[in-house]
Amino acid sequence: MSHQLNFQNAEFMLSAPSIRQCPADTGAEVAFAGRSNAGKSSALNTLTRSNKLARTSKTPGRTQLINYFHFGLPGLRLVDLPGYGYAKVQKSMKKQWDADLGEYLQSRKSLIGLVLLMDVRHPFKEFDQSMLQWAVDADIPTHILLTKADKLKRGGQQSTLLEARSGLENVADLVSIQLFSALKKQGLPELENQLSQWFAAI
Ligand SMILES: Nc1nc2c(ncn2[C@@H]2O[C@H](COP(=O)(O)OP(=O)(O)OP(=O)(O)O)[C@@H](O)[C@H]2O)c(=O)[nH]1
Ligand SMILES: [Mg+2]
Repeated sequence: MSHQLNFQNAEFMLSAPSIRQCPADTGAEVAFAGRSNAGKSSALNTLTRSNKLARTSKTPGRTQLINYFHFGLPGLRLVDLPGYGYAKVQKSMKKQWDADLGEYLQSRKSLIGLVLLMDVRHPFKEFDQSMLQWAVDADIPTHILLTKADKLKRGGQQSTLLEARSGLENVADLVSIQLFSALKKQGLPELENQLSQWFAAI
């Protein structure tokens, strides 16, 4: 596909309360996943140059639906997945989400890539590692964003990045990582390059 992708034209498509109500598993999509409050909705808004496409919030656990956005050509989607690891969500509901996320990664054929977001100040928490492992096991290319990079000084950002990258050496063919800040629009070209590369390969 040689078409130049324009993420700025993304439009809200639909919200699915569970993976059983998600759109048909055709075309190609990239999902944004991460702990609650990691900055998924903010990153999507930065990518699409919108301040309201995906709802952001100071209250963790805000995005409780799977939100789909389309852009570019028909059949291309970006997906804002509900954050995981949010303690205050009812326990039974939380368990269901966590199970659903794993299933989504393992069974969704149109999922061509995963953007995994982790706060640069505390990356690779237990469930992040599970997500990454599921993605690698399912052979889904994964691009990690170390988010809220503006919260650290440059030296701290770089050392976190380098340490994380060296820990990913054995999965480097499938997993890449970068710093990102929605606030400072840091790392946007790198993210766009990765997404364009994935969608171009379909
Ligand atoms: N300093 C800083 N704050 C950010 C950045 N990105 C997001 N935030 C803040 O972090 C909080 C959570 O951001 P969201 O984008 O709503 O996070 P989310 O991952 O979508 O959260 P859930 O939908 O609850 O899972 C908000 O208060 C944002 O303003 C960033 O790059 N820098
Ligand atoms: Mg959100």
